[in-house]
Amino acid sequence: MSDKRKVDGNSKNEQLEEYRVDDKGKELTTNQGLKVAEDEFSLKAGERGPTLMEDFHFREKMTHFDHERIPERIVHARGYAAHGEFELYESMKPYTKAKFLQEPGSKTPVFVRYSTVAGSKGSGELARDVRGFATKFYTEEGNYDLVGNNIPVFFIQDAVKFPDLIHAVKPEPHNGIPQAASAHDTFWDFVANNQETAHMIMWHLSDRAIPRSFRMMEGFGVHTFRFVNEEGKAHFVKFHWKPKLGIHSTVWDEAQKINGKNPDFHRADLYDAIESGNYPEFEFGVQVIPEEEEFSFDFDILDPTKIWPEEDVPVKIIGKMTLNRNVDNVFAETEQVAFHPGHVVPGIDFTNDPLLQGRLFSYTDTQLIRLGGPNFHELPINRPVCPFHNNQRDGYGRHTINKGQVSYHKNSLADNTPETVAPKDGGYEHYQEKMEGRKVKARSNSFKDHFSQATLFWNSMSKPEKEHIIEAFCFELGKVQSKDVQQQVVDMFANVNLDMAREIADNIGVKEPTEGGSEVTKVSPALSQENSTKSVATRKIAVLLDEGYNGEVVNNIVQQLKKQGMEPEIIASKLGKLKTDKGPQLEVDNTFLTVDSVLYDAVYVAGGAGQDKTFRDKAGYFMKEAFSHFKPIGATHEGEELLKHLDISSIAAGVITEDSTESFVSRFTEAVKQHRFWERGVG
Ligand code: HDE
Repeated sequence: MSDKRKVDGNSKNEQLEEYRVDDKGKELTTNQGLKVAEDEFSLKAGERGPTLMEDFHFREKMTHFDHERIPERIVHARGYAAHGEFELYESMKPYTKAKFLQEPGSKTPVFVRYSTVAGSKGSGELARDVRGFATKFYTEEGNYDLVGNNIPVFFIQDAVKFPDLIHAVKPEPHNGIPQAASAHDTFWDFVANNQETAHMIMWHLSDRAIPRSFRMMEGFGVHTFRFVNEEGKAHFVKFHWKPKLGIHSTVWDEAQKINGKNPDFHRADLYDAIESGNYPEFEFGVQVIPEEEEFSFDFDILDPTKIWPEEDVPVKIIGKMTLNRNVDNVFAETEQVAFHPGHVVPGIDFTNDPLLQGRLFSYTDTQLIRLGGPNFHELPINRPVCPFHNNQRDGYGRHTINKGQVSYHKNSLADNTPETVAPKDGGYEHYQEKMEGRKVKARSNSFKDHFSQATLFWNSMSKPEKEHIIEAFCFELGKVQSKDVQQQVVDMFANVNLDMAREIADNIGVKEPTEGGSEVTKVSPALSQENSTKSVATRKIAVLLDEGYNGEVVNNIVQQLKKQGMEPEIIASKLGKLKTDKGPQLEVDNTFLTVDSVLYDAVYVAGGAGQDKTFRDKAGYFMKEAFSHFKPIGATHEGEELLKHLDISSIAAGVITEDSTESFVSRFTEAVKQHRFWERGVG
C-alpha cells in the first residue's frame, strides 16, 4: 500500500487502475484459476441423466449467481454516479484549515452519486422526489463526504423522526402501493401531523422535485457545518453546488410519461453527456456566518428546515467540480460506494443540528448491513487515496494483510505505532464547543416557526411556478383517499398562503379554510428557477422528417444547431437513409416508435414533400404533446403547413416559423435557451 499523500485530480483513477480487470480476450477459469473446458453443459450421469454434485464448476457458478444481490439502500436506492475532479478557485484559509481548500488551482478527485429518495432500485427516475447529491472528495487528509440533496431544507428537525418519515412515504405496508410516490394517504397524514414539514413540502411540490437533468439542479449540504481555521477560530458554513447549465425542470405530465418511455432518463442523460465529452460542471459555493452572529437571525441557524436567504448571506463561489469519467462497473462503484456525513477532514466540523447529529450514527450502521461487515472502507471505490493505518483487524471480507505482532494502542513492541498525530501536524481535533445544559428530550423554542420560510419560498416563486405548486398539491392530495387527511393538509397550508390553500381546497372538494394567512412579505429571488442561467448546451432537439424533404436546407440547419451546442436527432417513420432527391439523404436516428416528444427539449419539423397521413398523424401527435409541455417548436417548409393543420398558431410563444435558415437558427436557438414558454397557458 502506498504511503504517498500528495493528491491530484487523477489520484483516485490511478488507484482504481490497480483493481480494474479486462476479461476480454482471456481464457475462462474458475475463481480458483482452473481453466474451464466446458461452460454450456453441466456434468451428468449420462447425456439424459441427472446433474452430478461433483460438478464444482457448476456449483461455483450457480452459488455466486445466487448471492449476487445485496440489500438496496433503505433510502436513495435508485442512484447513478460519476467520477470527476474539484478545482479550488479561492483559498478558504481564513475560515478553514482543510487542505483541499487552501491552494487555488489545486485539484481533488471526487465521486458523485445522484439519487431519488423514496423509490426502489428499479423505479422510474422522474418521480416527484428529492434528489440526493452526494460527493466524496478523496483528499490527501482522508475522504470528505458532502452528502447533500437538491433541496436545501429537510422534512424534519430531529433524526429520531427519520424512520417515521420514510415509513410514511414508502409504499404502504398493507398493499405495497405506491412505488416511488408521495401521493398517498400515509405520507400526507405524516405531513399534516408533523408541521415542521411545511417548508420542505413547498420545495417538494415545486419544479425542483422533477428536474430535467442531474446536470441541471443545485446541490446543498442542507445542515449548518463548521469551518475551523488554523488558529482554532470557527465559522458556521452552508455548502452549495451551482450547475453551470442552470436549474431546469420538466413538467409533471411529461415527467410521468418519461417514467414509462425511459425510466433511465436521468442516468442516460448523465452517462451520455460524459461519454460525449460534455462534462457536467458545478460551482462550489459557501455561505459563512461568524460564530458571534449565531443569534442575529430571525430563525435558528441550526434548524435544518431553514435556509439562509442568499440575499442576506451571499453565496461565495470558491471552486468548480467537473464530472469527467463514467464508472467502469456500476455495482463495484456506484452501488458499493458508502457515503457518510461523518467522514470529515481537519477544518470541517459538525454543529448541534439534531438532524445532522442523528445522521452521524445512521450511515455507518446502514453500511454494515448493506455491504456486509466493517471492512467496506477497503472496497476500491471507498478507499482513501492517502495512507490509512490503525489497530482495527479482521471482520468479513478483510483485504489488508496487516503484518506484525501488535494490534493495540498503547504499545512498546512497535514503538507505540501507529502513532497519534498532534493537531498541528494534521491530527483531527474536535472543535471545543462549550456545552452546558440538562439532558432533555425536547426541541428548542427557536425551532418552532414552521411557516415563515414556507411563505418566503411561495412569495419568491414566479406565477407559473406558483401554478405548478398548486397543481402538484391538487395531484398529490387528489390521490389521497381520506377526506380528513386532505382537510388537515389544506388547513395546515393556509398558514403559508390562504389563497393558495383555498384554491387547493376548491379543487379537491374539501372545505375552503377561512383562517390562516401569513404576514411574511419577504421575497428571495435566488429561489426562483426562472432567474437561473439559461443555456442551449446539450439540449436535445427532435428533427421530424419525411421523404422528399429539402436535404440541403435541413442538413444545414442541423449542422448549425450542433454548432450552437444542441444535439439534434432525426426522427422519421423508419430507420435508414431518408429518401429525397433534393440534397443529401440524411441518416435517421430514431423512429416515432422508439422515441417520444417527452424525451426532447424542443422540436423542429421540416416535414417533406412526401408527407403522408401516417407521418402527419405521428408528427402531429409529437408536436402537440411538445407544445402542451411548453416546449419550443420550430417549423420550416412543409413543416409550416403541418403546424397550420394542427392548429398550433405560428404566433404562439416559442413557435418559430421561418424560411430563412440564418434567422430560423438564431430565433430557434433563443427559444431553446428559454427552456419553456409558460405563457401558452396550456398543458
Ligand atoms: Fe440520508 N441516508 N438520512 N439524508 N442520505 C442515507 O445511507 C439518514 C438526510 C442522503 O448516494 C442512508 O448509505 C437519516 C438529509 C443522500 O449513497 C441512510 C437522516 C440529507 C443519501 C441515511 C437522513 C440526506 C442518503 C441510506 C435523518 C441531505 C444517498 C443508504 C437524520 C443533507 C447516499 C446510505 C448515496 C442515504 C440516513 C436525512 C442525504 C440510511 C437517519 C437531511 C444523498 O444512512
